[in-house]
Amino acid sequence: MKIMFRITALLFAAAVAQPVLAADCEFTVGAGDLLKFDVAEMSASAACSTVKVTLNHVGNLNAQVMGHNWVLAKTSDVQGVAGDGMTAGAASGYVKSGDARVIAATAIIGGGESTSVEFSVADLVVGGDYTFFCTFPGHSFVMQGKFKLDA
Ligand SMILES: [Cu+2]
Repeated sequence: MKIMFRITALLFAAAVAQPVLAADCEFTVGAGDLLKFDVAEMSASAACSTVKVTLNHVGNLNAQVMGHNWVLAKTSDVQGVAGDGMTAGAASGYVKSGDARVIAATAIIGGGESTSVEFSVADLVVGGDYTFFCTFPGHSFVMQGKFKLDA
C-alpha cells in the first residue's frame, strides 16, 4: 500500500513537472530607456531542443539612441564580443558577422519594438559560465545577466 502511494506520488510529480520544463525553454526579457534588463538570471533546461528568448524594448527612445539587443556568450568572451560588435557598427547590429563566440543574438531594437531569437543549447555545458548582454556601444558593462544551463 505504501509502495502504491509512492508510485502515485511520483506519477503526479512527473505530470506537474511537465509544464515547468516547457517554461524553461522560453524566456521574455524587457529593457527600457535605462541600461538594464529586467531579468538578472536565466536558467534553461538542457532538455530543451531549442531555447527561445524574446526581447521587449519597453522604453520610448529609438534604436539609434537607446538600442538594445540580447546576446549570449561565454562570460570570458563578453568583452571581446562587445568590442568587436562596436567596431562592426550599427549596420551589423553591433555584432561582428560570423563571430563564433556568439551563441545567440537578436537584432538591435528601439522603444516599443520586440524581437526574438531561437537557438540550440546542444553545445552548451551544464553548469558553464555564460552571460547575456547588450552590445549597443557602452551598454555591455552594466547591461548583462547570468545564463545557466541546468541538467
Ligand atoms: Cu542596450
